[in-house]
Amino acid sequence: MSEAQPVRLDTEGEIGVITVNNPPVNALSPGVPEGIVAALRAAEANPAIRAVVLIGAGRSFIAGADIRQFGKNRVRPPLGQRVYDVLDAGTKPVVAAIHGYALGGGLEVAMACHYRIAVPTAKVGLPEVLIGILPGGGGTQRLPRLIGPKAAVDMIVTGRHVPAPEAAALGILDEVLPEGADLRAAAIAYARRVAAARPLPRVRDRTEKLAEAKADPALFDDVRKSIARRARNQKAPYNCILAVEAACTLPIDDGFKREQELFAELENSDEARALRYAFFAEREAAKLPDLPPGVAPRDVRSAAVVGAGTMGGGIAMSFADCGIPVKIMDSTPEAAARGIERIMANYATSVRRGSLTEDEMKRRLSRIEVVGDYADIADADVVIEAVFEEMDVKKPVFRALDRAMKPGALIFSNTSALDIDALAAETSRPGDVAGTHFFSPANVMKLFEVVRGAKSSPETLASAMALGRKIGKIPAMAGNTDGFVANRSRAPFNSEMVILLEEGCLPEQVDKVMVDFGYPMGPFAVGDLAGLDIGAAGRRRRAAANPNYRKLPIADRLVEMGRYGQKTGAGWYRYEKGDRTPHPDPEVARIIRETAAAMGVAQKTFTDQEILRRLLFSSVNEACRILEEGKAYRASDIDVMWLHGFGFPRYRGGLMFWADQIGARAVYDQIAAWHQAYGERWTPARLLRDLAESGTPFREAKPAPMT
Ligand code: 3H9
Repeated sequence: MSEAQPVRLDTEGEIGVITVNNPPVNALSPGVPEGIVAALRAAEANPAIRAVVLIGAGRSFIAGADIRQFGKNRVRPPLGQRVYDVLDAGTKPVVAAIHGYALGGGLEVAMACHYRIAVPTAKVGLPEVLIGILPGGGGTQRLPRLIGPKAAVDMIVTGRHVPAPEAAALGILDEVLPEGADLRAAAIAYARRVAAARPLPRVRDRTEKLAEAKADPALFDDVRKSIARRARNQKAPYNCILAVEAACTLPIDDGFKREQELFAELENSDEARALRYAFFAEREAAKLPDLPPGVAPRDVRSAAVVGAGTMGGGIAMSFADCGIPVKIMDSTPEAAARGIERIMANYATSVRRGSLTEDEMKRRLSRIEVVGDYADIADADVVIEAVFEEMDVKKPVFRALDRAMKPGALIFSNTSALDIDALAAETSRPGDVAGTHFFSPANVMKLFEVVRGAKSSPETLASAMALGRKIGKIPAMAGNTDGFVANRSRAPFNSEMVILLEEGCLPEQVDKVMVDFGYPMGPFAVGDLAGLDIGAAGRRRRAAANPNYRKLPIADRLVEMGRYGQKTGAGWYRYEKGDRTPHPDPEVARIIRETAAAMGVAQKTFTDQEILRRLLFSSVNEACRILEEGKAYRASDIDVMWLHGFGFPRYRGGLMFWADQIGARAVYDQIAAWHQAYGERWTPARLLRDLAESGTPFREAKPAPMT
């Protein structure tokens, strides 16, 4: 075979080595499965070959089916002629040699091989559920035979990546090589050792582990119960369970057929389309289309955080969690001490909950050092300013950082709304300055909104994006505009939810609609968690800057009464001492009624759809303004921000993907009608009107060049 083909068969003495070479991740794109089948047949037909190694070139074994092919008219070989079937029918042992990732169809191929060995850093998994489908290459039938239905259903329903040592303990891998071993050489040696082994150990022939399901008849119902909350509105997790259940009750070939039926129900579902879209949107968001080619990010090996408050502490944890040493400083030793105590308490909670080991906590804590002076952080490759969200507090910090930091240090501000250019102007090196907006809690939330200053250098922006990925976040770029992209697009939603109360809704009614839609919590409950005083401060700032700012008297009233949310035991809801459960509060209903009456607003009843659309359409309209002003690169970046900053249900794709399901025309018509009814705040964005008139989907909107 020629070098250009994605699959090659070489011989090493009596061993055939099949190499899959389809960069970047060896997905099973058209030509790859066919290539593996052809190579297996060639090896089978060659009497000089006694055993075969299947290995991936580049950074991975095989990361699964090519996701871009789903939902298209894929050419699929019938059952019996697929690569897995050819492996099952083979007469020579095949050893899967795994490094990087063996995911989805990749692990399914490996499980159809007779032996599986891996380097210790490899990861395996069946993550299909995360893109709204199920393992359709026999994975739901073979994995329970390999590791038992309980462990299999857990892996398939969570889609988690399992590290090689754990995979070996579970029974997925036959051997994990020592660190630094040469995988290809080891696999060839392994193949030589097993060349004569007969009968061939085929996973399909194993049934002993399936007995576990008979011993525990409630197994699958228990799993269904345990996922009920997080899997609501979704089908894929339930079909995954049904498929594993079938593995325990049907002969394997019937199980394969059942798997196909359950797969077919999912491939073109709304949920699968939305999840595929989200997968690619996240990867697209990392790309900066207007950067000159070849800009290399600066290497970040050490970090510093100024400001040891809740945000600063969470940011420091984000660095420590992924192995980057970080220094944290505050203006007084007391503030720094409080900060480190909060960090320790956070880690201790994770240890108590079992999500972190004591040793790992110690390792992470050892990476965090409290310091008291700018001179102590001068050497850091990146510094993140996370002091109080006031220009007058942040500016002196920027002047001090400019004096202290080594040349080439990246200087980032964790601001959620302030003008990044004004901060950069305090330094002699505005090219090194950008915004990096973390979301609260910063060590948990994945969104990393990078804010581009007018003078931020391409290298600085590329470095900020790379840093986001390095610390396990999902970066997306925003232009410098009040609230940047995430909070600016969300702001009208935040107003609209309170305006709905003026017109006759109750917080619990709005929250229920949004939870039913798929949010983990309703927006009023979230407000109580974050603290209503925070929103009030933002409103005061905006009202001062804009005389036409729409006031929210009900929200202001609660804050005046000291109802700040959970921390004061009362906000939109009331809370029992020591309990975070929100209880509807007649006092709030009374305040709403009185305020609405004083404002002279007519009361009415709302359908769930009206509530949902009032909230989300207001944000879609603002998102269109953001795009027309060139403050975001793409509509899908806004979706990424909503998924990872605000808990928008992933299986609905994101704000703009969701709006596309309704259509720009219908969204525009509704907004235009509300403009008539409610006035200025519903003025349709120009871009929205253009999309409606031209029949263009939101995701194809062409924003102005980023400024
Ligand atoms: C499946 O297997 C179904 C089966 O049951 C069979 C049914 C019949 N397809 O993430 P990265 C691209 S379903 C197409 O930045 P990393 C990705 O878009 C599949 N493209 O790298 C990106 O492109 P670009 C089950 C893919 O190192 C580039 O590769 N498997 C695929 O951070 C680099 O990706 C999965 O769900 C793909 N399968 O992470 C695994 N995978 O450079 C999905 C990647 O143009 N993949 N690309 O932006 C992943 O989770 C991660 O990519 C991985 C590497 C962990 C592998």
